[in-house]
Amino acid sequence: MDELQYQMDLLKAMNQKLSLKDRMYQMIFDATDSAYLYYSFDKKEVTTMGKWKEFFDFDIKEVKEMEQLFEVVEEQYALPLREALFIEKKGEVDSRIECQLKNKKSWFQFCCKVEYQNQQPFEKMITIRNVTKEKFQNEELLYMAYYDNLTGLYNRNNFVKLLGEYVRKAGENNGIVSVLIIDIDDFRKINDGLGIVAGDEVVQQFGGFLKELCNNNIIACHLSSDIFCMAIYEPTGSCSVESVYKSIQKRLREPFFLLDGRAINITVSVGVAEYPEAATTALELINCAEIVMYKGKEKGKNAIQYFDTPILNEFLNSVELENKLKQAVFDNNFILHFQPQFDTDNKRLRGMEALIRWRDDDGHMIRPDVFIPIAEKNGAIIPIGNWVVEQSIKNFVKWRKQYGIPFVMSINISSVQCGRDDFVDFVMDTIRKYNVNPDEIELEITESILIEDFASVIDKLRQLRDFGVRISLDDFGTGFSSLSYLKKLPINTLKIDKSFIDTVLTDSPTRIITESIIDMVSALGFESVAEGVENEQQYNYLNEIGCDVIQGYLLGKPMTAEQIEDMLQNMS
Ligand code: G
Ligand code: G
Ligand code: MN
Repeated sequence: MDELQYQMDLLKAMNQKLSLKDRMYQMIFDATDSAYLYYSFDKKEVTTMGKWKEFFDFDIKEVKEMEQLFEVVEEQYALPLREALFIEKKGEVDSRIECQLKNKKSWFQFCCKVEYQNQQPFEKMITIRNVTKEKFQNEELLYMAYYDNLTGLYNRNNFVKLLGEYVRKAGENNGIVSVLIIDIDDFRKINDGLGIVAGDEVVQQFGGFLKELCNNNIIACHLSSDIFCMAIYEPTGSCSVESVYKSIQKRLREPFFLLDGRAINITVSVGVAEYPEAATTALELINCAEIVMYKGKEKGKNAIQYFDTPILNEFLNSVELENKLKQAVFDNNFILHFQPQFDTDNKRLRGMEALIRWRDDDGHMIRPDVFIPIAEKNGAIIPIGNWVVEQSIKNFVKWRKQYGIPFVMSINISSVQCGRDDFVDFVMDTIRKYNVNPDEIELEITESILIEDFASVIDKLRQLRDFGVRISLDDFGTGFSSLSYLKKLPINTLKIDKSFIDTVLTDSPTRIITESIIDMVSALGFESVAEGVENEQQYNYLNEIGCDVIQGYLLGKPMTAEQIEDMLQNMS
């Protein structure tokens, strides 16, 4: 009896101990985020622990019930999961697999580990982790790596890769790939006028529309802000460039409706380049299409422009020029020539115009009409223009002292220079620095200066005028040439463009206009300068009608500083 009691107490104590261990395990398992399935090959018993009840709405007590696991996962994972969870059949030790559940929401990672004893499987532990969050984070990263967030179209990198595939395929099959760059016209107006959010909505909706045009042979991407790119493999039949462009045009006849109900109409400009005609790599094709698109835009928006070689060459030349130009600013490869101007009635020196010249590395003289517009675009005009101002004033001071002959130094000023806030100060400081009389310096501006911000330009010119600097309106007759705005301008001098002088003797409307300009100029108290006077007849005529100053090949071509010094030497 005692013996039995003892046995029973012992058993009870052991049970308590066991349940304590059980409870301890339970606590540990509860504290983890995983579910566990333990299998003893010996006892043929399955035990589930940890978060099992949270993960699955079934329990597993014996091996055959594990079938339920293969049923909750997506079909494609059922077989691989079965293999992973019965690795002992292949004599392996561990395995790992990630499976999506049929509900599409959750992802589980199954790790299976088998212990062997005497080369026989002894026990197995399957750890199951919910990896949904990581999976979606990864997917998001993956998505971001390949797609554009705003439009859902491919992003640039992925598009370039896929276009590269198209090009490779076309190379092998003598195929064609068309690349279209699509740029929303006046997008800045939408952004500035309606807000960035509205701009984004338009990009998003238009991108969504382009996506609908895609298929096996057409891909599209969002390149940057308002620029899209499409590629068409073998653009024949129904997926030709024309038909894509027509679909776009058709869609754009209808407005896009913003979330707040506003309707927005847009137009686009399209540039097209084709493999292998325009270029042979994905990036070059995109580049070509972009160049063509911008060139097309110059002619007019809302249109399609196809690649042709002269367009590319023109562009490449200007890019080359742009790079050389930047270097030239560093290397100081510019020189000034000077063209004299003479009083018409007595042919006395009135002034000289500083004309910049650029000798490039190859020794070519590059004309300012070629490089000034490029310098204006890339900002190089500022250091170049400042150099011209300082250099011509320096020369003026030197010659004025050396030869004692009075004259005016005329300096051409770009509208970009004049647009700078520090322009007025820079000119005044330079004049003070060289201690010259401001009314011996003349700035030649063109009408284009007035297009941007009339009021602020007028204000700057007025400050300079008040300081004593002369202002001359250059190339008069080539711009919008409204005589009515002339009286609002604080100018001293008006230069009649060479194109008038060229035909003034042969074309009577030109003569009438020229004569009335000169009358008006003298009535307003300005000085008139005729540009490009090449012969005696022109000179006599201009003298007759009262033109004040003559500039042109007849009386003096643009000269180097040394030639000017010779001329001044002969005059004194
Ligand atoms: O010299 P000529 O061919 O080279 O000049 C051509 C054009 O370049 C002219 O319209 C002239 O006004 C302009 N130009 C010449 N020199 C300068 C300069 O120093 N600055 C600017 N902005 N234009 C210049
Ligand atoms: O500032 P701007 O626009 O207009 O410069 C004067 C330009 O006109 C310079 O390029 C100069 O070389 C050029 N030029 C000056 N006089 C004559 C001329 O008599 N005939 C021709 N063909 N060009 C001239
Ligand atoms: Mn000029």
